[in-house]
Amino acid sequence: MNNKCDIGVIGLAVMGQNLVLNINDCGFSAAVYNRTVSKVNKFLEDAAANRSTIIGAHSLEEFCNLLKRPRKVLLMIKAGSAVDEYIEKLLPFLEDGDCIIDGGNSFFKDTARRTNYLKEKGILFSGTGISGGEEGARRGPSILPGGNPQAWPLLKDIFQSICAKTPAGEPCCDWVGSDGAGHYVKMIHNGIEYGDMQLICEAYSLLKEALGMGYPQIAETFHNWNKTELDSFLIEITDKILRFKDDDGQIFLEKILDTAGQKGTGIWTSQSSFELGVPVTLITEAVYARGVSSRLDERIKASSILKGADAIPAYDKISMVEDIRKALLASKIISYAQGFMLMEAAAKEYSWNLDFGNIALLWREGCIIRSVFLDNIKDAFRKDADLQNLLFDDYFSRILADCQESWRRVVCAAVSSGIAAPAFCSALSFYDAYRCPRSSANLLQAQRDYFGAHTYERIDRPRGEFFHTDWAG
Ligand code: NBP
Repeated sequence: MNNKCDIGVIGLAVMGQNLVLNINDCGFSAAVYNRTVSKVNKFLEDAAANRSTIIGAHSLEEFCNLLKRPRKVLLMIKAGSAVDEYIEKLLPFLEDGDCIIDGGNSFFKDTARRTNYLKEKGILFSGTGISGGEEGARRGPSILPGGNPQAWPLLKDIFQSICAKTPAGEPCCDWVGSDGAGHYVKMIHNGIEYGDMQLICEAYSLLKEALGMGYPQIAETFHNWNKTELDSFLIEITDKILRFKDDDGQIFLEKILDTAGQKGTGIWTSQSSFELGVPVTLITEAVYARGVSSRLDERIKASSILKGADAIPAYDKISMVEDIRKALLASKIISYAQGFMLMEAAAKEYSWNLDFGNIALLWREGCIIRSVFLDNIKDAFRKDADLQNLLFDDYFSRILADCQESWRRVVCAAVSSGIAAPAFCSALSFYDAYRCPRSSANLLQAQRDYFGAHTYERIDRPRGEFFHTDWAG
């Protein structure tokens, strides 16, 4: 090939390889490089065989020389120090106006630092969240670019070509915001994904343990739920997982050890919620639930020492299945409301101009939390760009009103049956606390003032005036 390549990709693990093939299918030429150089040849001989517009490089200098100017270099490597290391290695071969894109799951504060560092060197940096796993990368991911705004015009054409499209044909990729905004919104996506998965697991647990349903029945239940407001990728794959059989004919799920792993983006979401003082209770419960699950030996020991409910009450199966569906829907609304509350606080803190309706649209297809429900979130923010909270939107407040009795019955059932349902319970507690005009925090303030002279405000005086009482006399 005589012409230089449209873009270069460094990192040929699952995400990098699939993105390169997707980029090439969309008509763009790509140069590729990988730290372990032998993987470049292997990729060209296998997955990228017979594609004349994918060119392998065996050094970074050769790689950079293969690219059209301004160069676009997409890093698809392990997040963390590897990104800094590769930025340093690339710099000698880049020129003013070239662009580095970090498509990995980097921490948003690192992205902000890298954006500023590279700006000083005349290089445009974009921290771009890419969601959808290997399938998304190959067929069309949700792409969340942030960083130096001057990078966006260089990337727009390629990114909006390779990304997923909504049913209405809109690209699930648009500029999110400056410095770390793209990676922040990707982090929130992953946090919400933790919450959605935990809610589905709690529903599964209740169907199995409280109602005694078998795998085919539970799969059928998720299959039916996927035709309701819960229509989503995660419900769809849950149905498929519950039907999947091993070679011996047994349900495969039975053979999977019940200890959950995590890579950190859920924890980052919770950490950010603590830093910004936003109650993101459901995602945090989902993070803790993974932590509890990982203590397998302790749980086995505890099961023989710690007493549970005497018996599981008898429930009417048909009505309880519908109650669980409604509890899942209501809890999911709380989780998304909390996620958007956190993004709103982050936008203020970091001076990002986040468009929440657009963010819902970017998550509509291509990513793990893709769902029909995101259309309603998009509509809510499009209808009222200053919407203070998703829960104040008519559509969502009506669903919550419709679901709440079922939701309460499910939480009661989980508690009286001795089945852990931390996400259902915390979502309902948040709902009740959030809609409470006069809470018990007056007592809390009095306690703080009593032992620590922390002062309090009074209901009969203007806000901002603080008082202290000598409680002990
Ligand atoms: P991995 O996250 O498993 O990383 C493997 C790639 O990183 C290989 O190309 C490897 O090179 C390279 N690498 C490593 Br490891 N350390 C390096 C270093 N110090 N310097 C340069 N390269 C290094 O790959 P992935 O699963 O394809 O994910 C790529 C990025 O996309 C990650 O940030 C990930 O968090 C993110 N992401 C992944 C998914 C997913 O579903 N997997 C989804 C969304 C986002 P080598 O071949 O020489 O070891």
